[in-house]
Amino acid sequence: MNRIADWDDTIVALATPPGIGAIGVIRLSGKKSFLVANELFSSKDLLLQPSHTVHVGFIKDEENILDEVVITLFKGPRSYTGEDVIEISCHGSPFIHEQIIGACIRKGARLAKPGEFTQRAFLNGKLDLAQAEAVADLIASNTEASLRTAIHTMRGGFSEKLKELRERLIRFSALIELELDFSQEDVEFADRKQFYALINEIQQTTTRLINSFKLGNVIKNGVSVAIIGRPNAGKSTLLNVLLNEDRAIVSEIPGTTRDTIEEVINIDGILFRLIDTAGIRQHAADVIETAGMARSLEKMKKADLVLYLFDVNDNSSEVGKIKSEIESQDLNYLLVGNKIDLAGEAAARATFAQYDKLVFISAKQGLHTEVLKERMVDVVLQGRVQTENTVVTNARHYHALKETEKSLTDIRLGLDNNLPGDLLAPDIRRCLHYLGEITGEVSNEDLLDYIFSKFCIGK
Ligand SMILES: Nc1nc2c(ncn2[C@@H]2O[C@H](COP(=O)(O)OP(=O)(O)OP(=O)(O)O)[C@@H](O)[C@H]2O)c(=O)[nH]1
Ligand SMILES: [Mg+2]
Repeated sequence: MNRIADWDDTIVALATPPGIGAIGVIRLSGKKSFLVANELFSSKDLLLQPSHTVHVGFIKDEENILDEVVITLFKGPRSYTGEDVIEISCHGSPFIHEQIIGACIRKGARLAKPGEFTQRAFLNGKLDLAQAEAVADLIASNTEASLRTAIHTMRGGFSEKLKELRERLIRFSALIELELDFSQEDVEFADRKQFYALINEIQQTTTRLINSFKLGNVIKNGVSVAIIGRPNAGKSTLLNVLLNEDRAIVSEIPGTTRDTIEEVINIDGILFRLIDTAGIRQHAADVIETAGMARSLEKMKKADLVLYLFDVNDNSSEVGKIKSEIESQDLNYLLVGNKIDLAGEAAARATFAQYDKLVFISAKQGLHTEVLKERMVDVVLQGRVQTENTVVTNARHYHALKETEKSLTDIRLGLDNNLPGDLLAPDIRRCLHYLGEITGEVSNEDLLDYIFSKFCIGK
């Protein structure tokens, strides 16, 4: 869309976290950034310096020296926002930050709103909307996997592909709209076969992206893992060994864990939220245990992954029953045979040979817990996606993709029924609209304000 924005105002904000630090960076963007900075910088005339250079000197407010700083110059359009940008690296004291920002405002800048720098970058065509939103995800990412997906989206990710498909659809749409002008004459400018092929191609892409959303969400928000099983199976011991700390109480008394305990671990860059639950058995000893068991089942139903832990030395018939129960609820699961230190691994393997999603461990001795971790990651990735691949993590994109898919189904239906162009046109417009919403080629101001208000100030 490349609307070159023509704002008169120059914005300023602290780009680093507020508080004390070694340095703080204050950022200015807009037509007057160089003028504003130059009036405060006493050491040399910044207006005479080339772009992409760095200058050391003093910031003065009238006659008061505020700080010794390093100033980096970026002349538009070669800058983050596409406008003239100045970055002032000063000392990391909130008092200094306040003084310098105050001085910039007195010289004509105004305080930036949250996300306003990125919003300008978007409006100046430096980033599309999906990329701009990924900047926020990147800042918020707390695991390697979420970081990688955010970087991938920020660098262009799926936007390029969607833009290209949308452009091809626009061409078809133009031809079909043209048919409307000749509706008396029964002509077809748009080749229906080629059009069908394009619709298929768009649908393949949207379906893949929609399917990636579940994984995307998992990467962004973590995978919830419910550890369930009979009392004394060793659930709390497993939680502790995975966390590498004595978090939950372990004892030989069945029914030790009464309520759920949640802790977070990072395995191979994916965040897992482990939930240790109260053991489940036929007859609970008291009301509290009964309540705890009900909660365990609740957690199990909501979990992204269920670890069913059992003692390999116990009666083996129960495992099959539980497995069918979990499968009937369509849950992701792994069976975990614990306490192989007592039975011996070979004996345990022989007893439970018929199960495939099964890992044998000794929680107490930390035996094979690495294997279990690997299997947990495998279940999440299910071999289908690597995190570098395109993954949708944003609910707004997901919604727009779903709507795109609906419109594609309608277009296809229209084509199957040989509908004339004037009846296809509204569905095509709808499809173009939702595809464009993702990359921001179609946008309205409320949406933009909403998206950018989720950013932190200074970004
Ligand atoms: N030999 C052996 N003992 C284990 C192992 N894992 C756990 N235990 C023991 O089994 C007993 C029960 O362990 P917990 O971790 O408290 O079991 P739980 O499943 O949390 O039990 P509840 O909270 O009562 O449902 C404790 O005495 C543990 O030391 C193991 O791998 N080998
Ligand atoms: Mg326990």
